[in-house]
Amino acid sequence: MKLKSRILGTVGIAAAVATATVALPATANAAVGYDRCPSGHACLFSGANGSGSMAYFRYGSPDLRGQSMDNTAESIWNRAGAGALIYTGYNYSGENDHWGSGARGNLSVNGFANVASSIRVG
Ligand SMILES: [Ca+2]
Repeated sequence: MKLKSRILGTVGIAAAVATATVALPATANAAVGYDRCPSGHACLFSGANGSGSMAYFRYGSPDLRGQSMDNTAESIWNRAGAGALIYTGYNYSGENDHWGSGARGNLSVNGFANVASSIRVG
Protein backbone atom coordinates (compact mmCIF):
# COMPACT_ATOMS: atom_id res chain seq x y z
CA MET A 1 0.00 0.00 0.00
CA LYS A 2 2.76 2.40 0.94
CA LEU A 3 4.83 1.46 -2.13
CA LYS A 4 1.89 1.94 -4.47
CA SER A 5 1.23 5.50 -3.33
CA ARG A 6 4.91 6.41 -3.69
CA ILE A 7 4.91 5.19 -7.30
CA LEU A 8 1.77 7.17 -8.11
CA GLY A 9 3.34 10.28 -6.63
CA THR A 10 6.42 9.93 -8.84
CA VAL A 11 4.32 9.52 -11.98
CA GLY A 12 2.39 12.67 -11.10
CA ILE A 13 5.56 14.74 -10.82
CA ALA A 14 6.94 13.39 -14.12
CA ALA A 15 3.73 14.33 -15.91
CA ALA A 16 3.82 17.85 -14.50
CA VAL A 17 7.42 18.38 -15.62
CA ALA A 18 6.66 17.12 -19.12
CA THR A 19 3.71 19.51 -19.45
CA ALA A 20 5.81 22.49 -18.36
CA THR A 21 8.56 21.64 -20.87
CA VAL A 22 6.10 21.49 -23.76
CA ALA A 23 4.39 24.74 -22.80
CA LEU A 24 7.55 26.86 -22.46
CA PRO A 25 8.44 27.56 -26.15
CA ALA A 26 4.92 28.77 -26.99
CA THR A 27 4.84 31.07 -23.97
CA ALA A 28 8.24 32.57 -24.76
CA ASN A 29 7.25 33.50 -28.33
CA ALA A 30 3.71 34.74 -27.72
CA ALA A 31 3.23 38.53 -27.69
CA VAL A 32 1.42 39.87 -24.65
CA GLY A 33 -0.38 43.09 -23.77
CA TYR A 34 -0.08 46.00 -26.19
CA ASP A 35 2.51 44.11 -28.25
CA ARG A 36 -0.24 41.93 -29.74
CA CYS A 37 -1.48 44.89 -31.78
CA PRO A 38 -0.44 44.46 -35.44
CA SER A 39 1.23 47.39 -37.22
CA GLY A 40 -1.17 49.38 -39.38
CA HIS A 41 -4.17 48.85 -37.11
CA ALA A 42 -5.94 50.47 -34.20
CA CYS A 43 -6.43 47.99 -31.37
CA LEU A 44 -8.94 47.94 -28.54
CA PHE A 45 -8.38 45.88 -25.40
CA SER A 46 -10.95 44.70 -22.88
CA GLY A 47 -8.56 45.36 -19.97
CA ALA A 48 -6.44 48.31 -18.87
CA ASN A 49 -2.89 48.74 -20.22
CA GLY A 50 -3.37 46.42 -23.20
CA SER A 51 -4.61 43.48 -21.15
CA GLY A 52 -7.57 41.18 -21.74
CA SER A 53 -8.96 40.31 -25.15
CA MET A 54 -8.10 42.40 -28.23
CA ALA A 55 -9.87 43.50 -31.40
CA TYR A 56 -7.97 45.27 -34.21
CA PHE A 57 -9.20 47.55 -36.98
CA ARG A 58 -7.88 48.86 -40.26
CA TYR A 59 -10.85 51.17 -40.94
CA GLY A 60 -13.06 50.77 -37.89
CA SER A 61 -16.37 49.18 -36.98
CA PRO A 62 -19.86 50.73 -36.78
CA ASP A 63 -20.92 48.13 -34.21
CA LEU A 64 -18.44 46.69 -31.76
CA ARG A 65 -20.86 43.90 -30.86
CA GLY A 66 -19.49 42.26 -34.01
CA GLN A 67 -16.04 42.09 -32.43
CA SER A 68 -17.31 41.20 -28.92
CA MET A 69 -15.94 44.55 -27.74
CA ASP A 70 -19.14 46.54 -27.17
CA ASN A 71 -18.97 48.57 -23.93
CA THR A 72 -15.97 46.53 -22.78
CA ALA A 73 -12.91 48.34 -24.21
CA GLU A 74 -10.64 49.80 -21.54
CA SER A 75 -7.45 50.59 -23.47
CA ILE A 76 -6.28 51.40 -26.98
CA TRP A 77 -3.17 51.48 -29.11
CA ASN A 78 -3.62 53.32 -32.39
CA ARG A 79 -1.00 51.99 -34.82
CA ALA A 80 -3.15 52.71 -37.88
CA GLY A 81 -1.05 55.66 -39.05
CA ALA A 82 -4.10 57.95 -38.85
CA GLY A 83 -6.38 59.26 -36.13
CA ALA A 84 -8.96 57.05 -34.45
CA LEU A 85 -12.28 58.11 -32.97
CA ILE A 86 -14.21 55.94 -30.58
CA TYR A 87 -17.92 56.59 -30.06
CA THR A 88 -20.29 55.78 -27.22
CA GLY A 89 -23.05 54.82 -29.69
CA TYR A 90 -23.37 52.54 -32.73
CA ASN A 91 -22.74 53.87 -36.24
CA TYR A 92 -20.39 56.59 -34.97
CA SER A 93 -23.03 58.27 -32.82
CA GLY A 94 -23.00 59.72 -29.34
CA GLU A 95 -19.93 61.25 -27.74
CA ASN A 96 -16.51 60.62 -29.23
CA ASP A 97 -12.93 60.44 -28.03
CA HIS A 98 -9.98 61.08 -30.36
CA TRP A 99 -6.72 59.11 -30.26
CA GLY A 100 -4.00 60.39 -32.57
CA SER A 101 -1.70 58.27 -34.68
CA GLY A 102 0.60 56.29 -32.38
CA ALA A 103 -1.30 57.14 -29.21
CA ARG A 104 -1.98 54.47 -26.64
CA GLY A 105 -3.36 54.36 -23.14
CA ASN A 106 -6.35 53.72 -20.97
CA LEU A 107 -9.74 54.95 -22.13
CA SER A 108 -10.53 55.86 -18.53
CA VAL A 109 -8.35 59.01 -18.83
CA ASN A 110 -11.14 60.64 -20.84
CA GLY A 111 -14.01 58.82 -19.14
CA PHE A 112 -14.48 56.38 -22.04
CA ALA A 113 -13.78 53.05 -20.34
CA ASN A 114 -16.45 50.42 -21.06
CA VAL A 115 -18.65 52.70 -23.17
CA ALA A 116 -17.28 52.48 -26.74
CA SER A 117 -19.76 51.00 -29.23
CA SER A 118 -18.13 51.98 -32.53
CA ILE A 119 -14.72 53.09 -33.79
CA ARG A 120 -13.64 54.95 -36.92
CA VAL A 121 -10.06 54.93 -38.15
CA GLY A 122 -8.61 57.46 -40.60
CA1 LIG B 1 -21.84 52.33 -25.72
